[in-house]
Amino acid sequence: MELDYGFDFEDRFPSMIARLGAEGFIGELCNGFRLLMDVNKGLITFESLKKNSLRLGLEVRDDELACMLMEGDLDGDGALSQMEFCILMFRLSPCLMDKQKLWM
Ligand SMILES: [Ca+2]
Repeated sequence: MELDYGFDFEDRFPSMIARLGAEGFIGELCNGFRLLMDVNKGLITFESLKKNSLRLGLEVRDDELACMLMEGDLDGDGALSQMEFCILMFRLSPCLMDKQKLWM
């Protein structure tokens, strides 16, 4: 398993899409989702995001985590479903380019 996988794949979107096709690419995003989700709820919550990003060796501030959740939470339940996470990753990919230090 590549532990930093969920957070440096934004750079590789174009080549991954070319290699995997759109469906395979969504599958890869779903793998990233599973690394970060709360296994009991099947959702990414603030707590699961914090716990799992620490486990993956990422130092992300609480306000940045909260911001990511707010950005991605489309139905307002305070957590990210798999679909919300995938949409968020697609939306964030261009603006993550200048935030490498946060996401590497
Ligand atoms: Ca939600």
